[in-house]
Amino acid sequence: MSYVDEIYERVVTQNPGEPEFHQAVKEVLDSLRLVIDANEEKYRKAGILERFTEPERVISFRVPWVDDNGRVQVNKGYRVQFNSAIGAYKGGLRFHPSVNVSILKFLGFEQTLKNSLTGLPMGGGKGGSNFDPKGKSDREVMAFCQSFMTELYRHIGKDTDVPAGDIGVGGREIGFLFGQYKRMTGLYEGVLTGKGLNFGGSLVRTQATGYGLIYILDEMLKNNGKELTGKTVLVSGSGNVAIYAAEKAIELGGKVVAFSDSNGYIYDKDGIKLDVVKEIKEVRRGRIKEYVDAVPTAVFTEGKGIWTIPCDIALPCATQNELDLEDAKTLLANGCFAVAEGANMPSTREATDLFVEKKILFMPGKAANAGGVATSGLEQSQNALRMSWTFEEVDEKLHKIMVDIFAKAADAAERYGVPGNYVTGANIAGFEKVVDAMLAQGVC
Ligand code: NDP
Ligand code: 2IT
Repeated sequence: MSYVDEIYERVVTQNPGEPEFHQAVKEVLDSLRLVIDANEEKYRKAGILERFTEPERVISFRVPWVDDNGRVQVNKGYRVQFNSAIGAYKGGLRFHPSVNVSILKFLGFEQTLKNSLTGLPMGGGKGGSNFDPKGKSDREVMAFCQSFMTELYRHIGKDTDVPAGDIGVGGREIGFLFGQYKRMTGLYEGVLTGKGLNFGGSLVRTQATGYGLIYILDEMLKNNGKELTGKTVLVSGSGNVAIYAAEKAIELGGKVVAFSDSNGYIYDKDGIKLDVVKEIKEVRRGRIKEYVDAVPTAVFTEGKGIWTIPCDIALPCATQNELDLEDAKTLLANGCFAVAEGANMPSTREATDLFVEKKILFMPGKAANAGGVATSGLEQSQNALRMSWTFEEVDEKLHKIMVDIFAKAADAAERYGVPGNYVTGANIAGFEKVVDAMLAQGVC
C-alpha cells in the first residue's frame, strides 16, 4: 500500500467520528502524492506523515458562565495546537454551536499549510467553543469570553500561541478575551490578533481576508487573460470575510448581486448596496433578510440556493461544505468560470474535483483566504516593534503576500506537471516548507 493510503487509513481508524478532519487530510494527501512518492523512503523513515497528521496537542476544557437570568451555562472550549515546525501556533477561534474536535482539527491542519504559504513564520493552530453568540447580550458574551480565557491563558502567549477571530469571533470578542488575558497574566503583549486599533490592533486586519481574497482572485484572472471588471459575482455568507470581499470586488469593477446567512440568501440584480449590509450585520447584528426592507427591489429566499443564481465568479465565504456537487454543476451550467474560497473548505471534495476537472479557475481556501492570517502576522510584527504602520503600508504588504501566494501555487503546479491546478499547487508549496523544517528539527 502507498504511504499516502496507509496514512489516510490510519487517520480514519485513529480519529473515529471526525469526518471533517478525514476530509481535509484526504484532500491534502491525495494532492501530495507526487511529492510523497518521490520522497517515500525518507518520509517514511522520519514518520513525516504520521506526525504531519497528528496535532501536537489538543486542549479541551469546561467553560462555565452566568447568563442574564442568573443561570449557570456550561460550554466546551478547545485549542488545537497542530504544528509548530515553522513558528509559534497561529490561528483563529470559532464560536459556533457546531464546533467540535473534528472541525477544529480540520481547521488546524489547513491552517498549518495556509500559514506556510504566507511566507511568515507561523505554525498552525485553531480553537473555539460550541458557544453561540447569536442572541446573547454583550454582558453574556463578556462573561463567556472571560471564562474561556481563564482556562486558555495558560496555554497561549505572544511567542507560543496567538489566537485570533473566526466565525462568531470579531472585534468585540477579541477585546473581552484580551482584557482577561491581561488581567490573568499581568502582561500587555500581542497574544491575540484582530485587536482594537487603540490597543495594538493593525489597520487592514478587519478587511484583510476579504481584500486578500480579491487580490489573489484578480491575480489569477490576470494570469489567465481575464479581469474582474463587469463580472457578476456571488458572495455567500455576510460576515467579516464576505463583506470585505464584496467591498474590494466592487471597487475593482465587479457586480456583487448576492449575500446569504444561515437563514437564506438575498438577490439584488442591481448590485448589492454594501452600506445596507454593513448596517444590518456590523451595527445591528441582524439577519440578511432585513436587506429587502431597505431595498424592496431585492428578493430574499429562505434556505440554501444561492449558487443557482447565474454568475461569472463565485466566492463562498460562509462555512465548510456549503457548496456541493449539485451546486458546482449548477454554477458551471450557468457559465461561472472562477471560484475563489473565502471560507475554509467551503467546497465539498466532489465539487472541488469537478472544478479542477473542468479546468475553471479555482483557488482553494488555504491560498485564497490566507490574507487574514497574513495580516495577523503583520499585526504581530508591529506589536513586537511597538509600532504601527499606516493603512497603505499594511495593504501594500498584504497585496504583495497574496500575489506571492498565487505565484507559489502556480509554480508548484507547473513543477509537478499539473499547470493551472492551484489545489495541488497550494498544497505542495505549503507542505514543502513545513516538511523541510520538520526534517531539519529531528524527531519532535
Ligand atoms: P462571521 O462569523 O463574520 O460570518 C460567518 C458568516 O457565515 C455569517 O453570515 C453566517 O451566517 C454564515 N455561516 C456560518 N456558519 C454557517 C452555517 N453553518 N450555515 C450557513 N451559514 C453559516 O465569520 P467570518 O466571515 O470570519 O468567517 C467565514 C469563513 O471564512 C469561515 O469559514 C472562516 O473559517 C473563514 N475565514 C475567516 C477568516 C477571518 O479572518 N475572519 C480568515 C480566513 C478564513 P449566520 O450569521 O446566520 O450564522
Ligand atoms: O482561518 C483563518 O485563517 C482565520 N480565521 C484567521 C486566523 C488568524 O490568526 O488571523
